[in-house]
Amino acid sequence: MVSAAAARTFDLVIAANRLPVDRHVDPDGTTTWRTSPGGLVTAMESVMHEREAAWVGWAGFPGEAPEAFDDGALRLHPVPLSAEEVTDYYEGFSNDTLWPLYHDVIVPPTFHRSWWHCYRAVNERFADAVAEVAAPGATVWVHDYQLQLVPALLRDQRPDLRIGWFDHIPFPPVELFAQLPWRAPLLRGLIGADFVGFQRPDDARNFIRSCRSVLGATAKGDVVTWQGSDDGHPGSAPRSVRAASVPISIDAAGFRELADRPEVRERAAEIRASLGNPEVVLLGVDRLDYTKGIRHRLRAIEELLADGEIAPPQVTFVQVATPSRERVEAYRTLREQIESTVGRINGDYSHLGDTAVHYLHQSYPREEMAALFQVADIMLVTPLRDGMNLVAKEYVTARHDGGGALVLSEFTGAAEEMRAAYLCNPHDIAGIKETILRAIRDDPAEKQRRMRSLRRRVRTHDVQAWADDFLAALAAAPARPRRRDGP
Ligand code: GDG
Repeated sequence: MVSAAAARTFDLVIAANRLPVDRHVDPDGTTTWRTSPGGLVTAMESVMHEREAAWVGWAGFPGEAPEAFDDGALRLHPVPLSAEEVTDYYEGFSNDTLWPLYHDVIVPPTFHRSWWHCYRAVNERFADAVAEVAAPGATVWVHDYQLQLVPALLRDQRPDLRIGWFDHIPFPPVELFAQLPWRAPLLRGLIGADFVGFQRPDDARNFIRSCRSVLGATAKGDVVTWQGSDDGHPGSAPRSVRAASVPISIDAAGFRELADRPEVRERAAEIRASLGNPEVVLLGVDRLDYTKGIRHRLRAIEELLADGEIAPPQVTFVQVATPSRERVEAYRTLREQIESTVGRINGDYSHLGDTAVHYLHQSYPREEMAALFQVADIMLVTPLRDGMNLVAKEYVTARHDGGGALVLSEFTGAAEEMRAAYLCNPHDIAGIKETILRAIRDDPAEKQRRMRSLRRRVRTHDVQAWADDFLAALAAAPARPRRRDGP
């Protein structure tokens, strides 16, 4: 990576909370940058490959930000966050107010005025940083719930820009959204955009209903019109913004190539052998997050073991729970609950050498994830609420040998498209148990038919198609893009 000092401007600018790379300082003091984890970066990495653009985001550590630098064709512009801002804007307002509120209040959201003030200040900093690197008439693509005020803040400074925002997580029904003390300024932030994209049509509808109910905006089809305000706050000018669903996907060709590598296949065989070559391997792969339904899933597994429907060594369950947001209280509590449940289950149902639940609270390289997917006879994706869920799409892509089965929660964005999965209600423990047993026992030909259909869907709606659809919708907004199959 080359350090670049001159203030160049770009026709395409991405703004996301995090840069796509993380800083690592080696023991000898040398700094390297490696791809940072998470759904957003995984998706955007392949889309941005070789595109000339700027990416504005936080570098992942508090204090002064490094100078802008190049990463291939991408120019990375780090935005600084102080330690207090990491606590109040990121861990606080983003992950302890908005995240639970937007995920069906699975845990109660925390509302603090000081967090909101900090969120606003950080969004202003992001808007300023984008304004600096955006060329006249540039396209700006803002990502996710951490930056919902950026569209209007940017519009006020740079009316020449085309601004889009994509919501990676659900947008809540107005009945929940209305709890937010800052619901009006937040919506005004978003309607500064020309186009706002969501994972599901329901998310887009929830947004439109919120604009009508909270702001008194009008809506015609999927275009929201707001008459503006004379209160002088950011985003006061009249606006029209289009809201529609553009479901995200994965780099299907890239992931298939990865899963096909001989070393990945060898590793899959090695993992299976190290588990004692069970007849059925059940697998869960999630960030350790209360939205992912890990506790409900473990409850279903525990009952299946208690009922004698499954037992090690013939059937074993592997749960990868990637460390996440470990400084937020709700995540620490969840980790304790999960680990005590796993301990109890293994105490009751494992034998020497035969483990009922293999629990891994670690991060792995992508090759290891692909190998694990190949080992999984039944993949359990059972979130209580999830914007999309890329793991479901990665799993079916990795299993192009035709094996495997996907148990998928109805409350994921993925369930809208992946109707051929074994769908379940993640709140219904009896239902999860039945669905797991059905997925284990179904006729292999039926399972293959389902997997074929799922793979086809992901292959034909990959991440490149998602990015093209989003950018086409943004270019045409507030009209619909002319392409027949556009969103
Ligand atoms: C948000 C929304 C939406 C996980 N552990 C490891 C690892 N991963 C990778 C997975 C997958 C990604 O991280 C997780 O993506 P998800 O979609 O499952 O979930 P979120 O992180 O919650 O993402 C979600 C997404 O944004 C995109 O819009 O789908 O609904 O919540 O790619 O494979 N990757 C590696 N090691 C791990 O240990 N290398």
